[in-house]
Amino acid sequence: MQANNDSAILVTRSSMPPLEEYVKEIEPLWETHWLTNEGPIHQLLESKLERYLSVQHAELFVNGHSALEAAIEALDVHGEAITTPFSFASTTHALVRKGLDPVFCDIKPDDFTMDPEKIEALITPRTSVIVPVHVYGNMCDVDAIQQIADKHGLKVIYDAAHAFGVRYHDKGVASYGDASMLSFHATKVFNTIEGGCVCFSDTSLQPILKKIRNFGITGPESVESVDGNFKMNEFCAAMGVCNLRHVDDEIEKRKHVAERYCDLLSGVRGLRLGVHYGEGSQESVTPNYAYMPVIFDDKQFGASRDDVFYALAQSNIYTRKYFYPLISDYACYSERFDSSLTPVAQWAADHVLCLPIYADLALEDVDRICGIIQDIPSHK
Ligand code: T4K
Repeated sequence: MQANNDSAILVTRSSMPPLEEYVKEIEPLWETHWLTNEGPIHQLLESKLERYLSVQHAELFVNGHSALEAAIEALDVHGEAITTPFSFASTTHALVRKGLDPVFCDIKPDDFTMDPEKIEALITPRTSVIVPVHVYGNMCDVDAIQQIADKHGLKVIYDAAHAFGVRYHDKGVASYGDASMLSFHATKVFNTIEGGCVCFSDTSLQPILKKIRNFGITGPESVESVDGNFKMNEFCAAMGVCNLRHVDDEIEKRKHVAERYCDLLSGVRGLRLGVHYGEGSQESVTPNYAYMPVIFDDKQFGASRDDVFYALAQSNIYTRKYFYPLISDYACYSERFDSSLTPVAQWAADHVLCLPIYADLALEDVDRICGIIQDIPSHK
């Protein structure tokens, strides 16, 4: 792979199959003219994903966010939902848009997922569901969370948008909880351009999710509920079928990129790497190398996270502050919530920077990025 000296390096780059492979996949559409409404490629992708993800059921949606809203609706949860402020807007928005009141639980400092030790204190008679996020593909403490849910009769819906292909004790990440949402957005390890799915084991959820996905229609002359349109089209499904053939290779390539970052940055004072790379790896978890989070301790490193962000940007390297600001600090929520009640999340929002990572990122580019980072304190 050629090093990328002149053009910008972005935080990620969509994986795409060879053009001829995609053309071959969509060619039959010019014969059938069947472009959407749960067509044959949609069905093929669902069954391939169920196998790949080791889940009983995977129902496709037009994007991850609508899949999450559908899971919330299908599981018929109400009142309060315990969730995390350290996530993308989608997680909390889905709850609020479905009429639930979010209650923010703090996260663990090592892997940024919901801290199970802080959940029980937040449970009230109105709590019906826990909605944790496998942030950066780091696996939540699914065993502890399930124990709490069982004890209090709560449902668990995982936002697994970042966790495609992650496995725990050789079980697919999306097989935990009552349901898990995966995102197949262009920026994810596996993409269908836009897309997502709900994974679950309880077969009775299947007709409900299908109904939510397609206007509440249950038969040629039967409409049972007031729902919308969240169906994935055949072109997106075909992208998924092609990308699925290559996803293991893509993850392997991401692993080499992550390992190069680890080799170059692990000894640097005041800088800590995301948990699933190198030291402190999550036990029994097979990672997907979706993101490359690095935590900067201003005092020890000699420069802040934002200094690093700007220094890299000056060299045409564009990192992202996932997740700053915290959801509880968004203009649409800040009057309702107090972010100082989740101090670990508040700290993480100010100190984590996600470095570029994607399958075809040249190792020479990783060397250059790490070189710039190491030089920053001496230039301050
Ligand atoms: N829950 C969580 C925890 C999530 O992170 C997300 C989505 C969801 C739920 C909802 O799932 P979806 O409904 O989206 O399926 C991006 C994505 O738009 C968003 O999907 C994702 N999370 C979030 C973490 O990241 P931005 O604002 O960072 O995207 P953007 O456009 O700046 O893209 C980032 C980089 O990706 C670009 O610099 C270049 C590259 N890129 C981007 C696009 C759009 C490509 O290579 N190709 C592309 O087509 O939000």
